[in-house]
Amino acid sequence: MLGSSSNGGRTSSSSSSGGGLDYSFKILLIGDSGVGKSTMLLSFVSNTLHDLSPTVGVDFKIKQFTIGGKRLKFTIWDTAGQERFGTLTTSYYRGAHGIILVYDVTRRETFTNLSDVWAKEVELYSTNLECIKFLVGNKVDRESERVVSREEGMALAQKLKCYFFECSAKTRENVQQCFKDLTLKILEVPSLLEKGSIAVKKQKLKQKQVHQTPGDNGCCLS
Ligand SMILES: Nc1nc2c(ncn2[C@@H]2O[C@H](COP(=O)(O)OP(=O)(O)OP(=O)(O)O)[C@@H](O)[C@H]2O)c(=O)[nH]1
Ligand SMILES: [Mg+2]
Repeated sequence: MLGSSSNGGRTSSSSSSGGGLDYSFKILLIGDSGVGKSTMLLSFVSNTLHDLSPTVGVDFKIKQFTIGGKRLKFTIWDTAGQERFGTLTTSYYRGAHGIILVYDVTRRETFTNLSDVWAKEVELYSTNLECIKFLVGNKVDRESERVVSREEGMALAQKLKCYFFECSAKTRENVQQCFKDLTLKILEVPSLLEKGSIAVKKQKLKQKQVHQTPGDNGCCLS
C-alpha cells in the first residue's frame, strides 16, 4: 500500500535543490518480486550496494544529473513486486515518462509474468502514449543459471515495443548505461519534454507557496 511508502534516501548527484532544472521526469520500475528492481535503483542512485529486504508498498528515490547540457530530475518509483495495490495502481502509473520492466534471467516465470501481467497493466494505466519503455533482463552475472536467452528477451521487447537491455545490478554491469539510454530516448520525444518542463514549473510554484509565510507580503503588519 502507498500508506507505508517512504520517500527513500533522497539522492542527488548535483548540489542543486531544484532551481535551474530543465526537466523533471517520472520513471517507474516494475516486475515480479526478487528480480532486482530495488538493487538496480540503488546501483543507479548510490555508490554503495547492500542486500535489500523486499520492498514494502511503494518507495521512490530522486536523482538529479546533467546530460547534454540539460539539468534533469528523475523521480524513480519502485514498487513491491509481491503486492497489488488496487485503486492506487492508476496513480502510480499516471504521468510516467519512462517505465522499466524488469525480469530475472534465471527465473522464467518472472519473464512470462512481464507479458502476462505487467505489460497489460502498463497498457491499461499509463497515460503518456509516447512513454519510453525498457525491457531489462537482470542478474546476468549468474550466467550458468540463465534460463531466458538474450534472443528471447529481444523478441519480447520487440513484441512489447520496448528497448532491450541486459544487466547485473549486483556487479553494476550496464545499469548506468541503461538509465542513460532511457534518458536519451526520453529527451528525443517532444511531448515528453513538454510534460517534463511543465512538471518543473509546477514544482517551483509549489516550493514558492510553501516558503511564503503570511507576513511575507507585509499585509499583516500594523
Ligand atoms: N546475483 C545477483 N543478485 C541480484 C541482482 N540484483 C538483485 N539481486 C539479489 O536479488 C534479491 C532481490 O533483489 P531486490 O532488489 O530486493 O528485488 P526487488 O525486485 O526489488 O523485489 P521486491 O521488492 O520484492 O519487488 C536480493 O538478494 C539481491 O541482492 C543481480 O544482478 N545479480
Ligand atoms: Mg524491491
